[in-house]
Amino acid sequence: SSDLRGFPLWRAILRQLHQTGKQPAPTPEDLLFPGRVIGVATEPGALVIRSEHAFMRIDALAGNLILLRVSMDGRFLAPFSYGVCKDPGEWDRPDIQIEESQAALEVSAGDLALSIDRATSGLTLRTGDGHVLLQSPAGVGAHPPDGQLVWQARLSPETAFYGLGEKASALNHAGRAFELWNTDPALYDRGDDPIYMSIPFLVALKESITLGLFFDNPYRTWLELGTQNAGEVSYRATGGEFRLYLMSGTPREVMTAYTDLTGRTALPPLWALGFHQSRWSYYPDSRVQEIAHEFRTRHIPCDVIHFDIHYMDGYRCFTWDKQHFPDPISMLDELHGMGFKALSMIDPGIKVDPGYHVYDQGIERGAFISYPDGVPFTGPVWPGDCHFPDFSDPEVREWWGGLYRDLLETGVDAFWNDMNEIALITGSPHPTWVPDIVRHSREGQGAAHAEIHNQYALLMTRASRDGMRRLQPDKRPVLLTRSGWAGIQRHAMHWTGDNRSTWDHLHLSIQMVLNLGWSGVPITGPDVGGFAGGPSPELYTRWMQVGAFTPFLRVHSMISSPDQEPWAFGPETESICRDYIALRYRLLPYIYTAIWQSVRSGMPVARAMSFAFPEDKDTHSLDTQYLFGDSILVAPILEEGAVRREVYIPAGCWIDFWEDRTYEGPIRIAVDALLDRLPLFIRGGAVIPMWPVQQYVGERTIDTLTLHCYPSPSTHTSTLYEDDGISVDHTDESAHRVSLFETSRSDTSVRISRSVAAGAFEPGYRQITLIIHSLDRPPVSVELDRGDILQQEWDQETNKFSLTITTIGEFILTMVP
Ligand code: MIG
Repeated sequence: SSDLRGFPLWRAILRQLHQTGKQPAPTPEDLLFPGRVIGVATEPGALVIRSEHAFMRIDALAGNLILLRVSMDGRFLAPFSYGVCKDPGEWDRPDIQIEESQAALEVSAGDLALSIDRATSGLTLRTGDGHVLLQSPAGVGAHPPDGQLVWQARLSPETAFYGLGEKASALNHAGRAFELWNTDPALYDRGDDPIYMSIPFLVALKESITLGLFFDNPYRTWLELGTQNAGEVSYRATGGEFRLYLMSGTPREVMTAYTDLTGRTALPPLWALGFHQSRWSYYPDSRVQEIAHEFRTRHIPCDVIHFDIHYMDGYRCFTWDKQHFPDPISMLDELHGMGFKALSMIDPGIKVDPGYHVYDQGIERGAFISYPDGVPFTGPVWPGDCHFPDFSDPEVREWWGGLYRDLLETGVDAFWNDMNEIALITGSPHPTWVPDIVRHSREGQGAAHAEIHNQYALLMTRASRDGMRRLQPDKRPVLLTRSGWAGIQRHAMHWTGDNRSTWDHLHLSIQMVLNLGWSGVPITGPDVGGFAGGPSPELYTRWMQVGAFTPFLRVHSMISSPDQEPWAFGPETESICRDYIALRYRLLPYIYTAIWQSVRSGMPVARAMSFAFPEDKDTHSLDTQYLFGDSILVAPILEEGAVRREVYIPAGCWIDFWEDRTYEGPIRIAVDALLDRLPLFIRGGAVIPMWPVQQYVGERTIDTLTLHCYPSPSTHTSTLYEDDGISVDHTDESAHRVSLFETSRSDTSVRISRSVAAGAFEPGYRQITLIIHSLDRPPVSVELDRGDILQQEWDQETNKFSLTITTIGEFILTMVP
């Protein structure tokens, strides 16, 4: 009833409460560890252990996935989690073996075995064949006075660590400490932690064994990874249940297990993989049209123009500024007519403003997060004082989703959820400042902000996405988010927030995108050119080259920063950027396939070298080069003035994309790269599909598919996923097609064969151009098992043989012996 918000004392109390949210590490004497094992019980697929001070429950969910839960008071509530979309009860559990000896109990299922020491409840995790993965001599500890949880485990000192979400530091986390607490750093620098998106999923890699550790606990968490002793992990959370999913296998198997648990990305429409141009903010409407026309007259492909907060009326979400955008319907019609899509910002902060429909409805419904006395929490954001919807309430999610109706009907195609850490503009160095005592619904069960904080953006994007799907069931939703938690990949694509226009940030953007891939977030990318400041033409050019080879490609920049469109840096920059954006558009069938692989199995799209070559220790800390999809190795220039760099060519045969020169890895090479050159290497045996350049996706019917073939002596298979790029029913048999291209070569012949692995979709193209690279001799004969040859040509100078055919099945090329 009484509104205490104005009271300085109340503020002081809140500040203090916020500080306690940080909770100093408990003193060791106050910690309680499980101690001696007293009793053991088995359930189908599970083992329950009673120790002196704790209860443990071990569930084998799959042959390479074990769930360990620890409870001090013996209560194991239904394991509710916003991150997990497959409950322990839904798994088809493997048979488990339980071995009891004098000293220990061991549960094993397939590839993993967890043993519990009878004297201490200490834990040892092994592979099925006995190789020790981790040891935790004291087991999981608790701090009864305040509910903190602690756990320490020893892994091999050689272990490389990845994951944990968005981390602004080197890819391999070994030797570093991290906090998981979503925060708007208001521009970040290398080393700042935490920043926007925390994900409690850690990957530990030791040569051929990858171990995934998913701490399914949203509370504020700290992790130290080998800061004292190499390979030692120390975990501390301010509350919650200790619920740890352990999974093992190859990197791919671990990502599959993690995304079986937390879900996968839905296939975006193809246009979302095109080029996005943004700035804070394009207005008025005439400026938007001007930008759109520049792209088309300059022939720089572009699919999406972003509307940052200035399109709103006084920063009120779901409104238009009628002064600068008097006729949004016509403006969006015109953009659509030119082949553009419009993507608009929606923040969680709702202006406290009686008469504003979202505010009024929110108050009426009791939709905003509130103090325990029922007074809505107020915090300052762009429009001034704001309230924040409680997205942990199903009715609020439903209401929020419906709010998108007007903008969608006006013609907005996609959305962008920002500031959802929750970020407040308080002027303090820590703008994220919702006190822990603020209440949330948590599906009607009630929870403090401390529990919901890290999941707020996950829930906001869930509400936004569900609304978009309900309102436009025939469209694939496109949503972008800044913050998130485990499972965010189900709801939204991501960008890496407010970076800076510096060379180090160019490098950092690669480190972050690769690490996000290891964290289960496959579609992400940086603000190309940097958000704060202005890049030099050289930096902008190098960044665009990298951007063309990141899953999400967008130029964005901060209010009052210099223009950052591709033509803003003079003709040389413009022409190089045009070429790289065009190369991305040519590669769309390849990129779409990589995205589809992620949709299927949780694989990253931009893959760390360590992901692709885990058994090669030299890749474990490599974060200046990476794989984009299955077959393209990207090795960008990351230093000012540099025109040459070292590239680590991993095992196997790799072909320089520009020169067609072949390398046998592992080998370190130096390559030249003048400003217009991004070093790229193609995996031997690969078939790279390409389309003609379009100015936007769907500009015209694709009439020719070009297959760049790099046959190598060992047989290799490449994948191509195709559908119409837009329909929601793409999983239907007739709506998609997966083709496999198998290649091999001998001294005298090249063989390429296509088989259809799934689906019956018929793409619109009438012909296929095969370009066979690096033939050292001219071919003497061509054999096709179907279709006709329309044209063929041997290029003596480049050693390429190209031929255009009507369809492809089995194809054999014979050369002069
Ligand atoms: O406090 O909407 O990261 O991309 O341009 C800044 C204005 C709020 C932060 C986002 C940035 C966006 C900006 N927003």
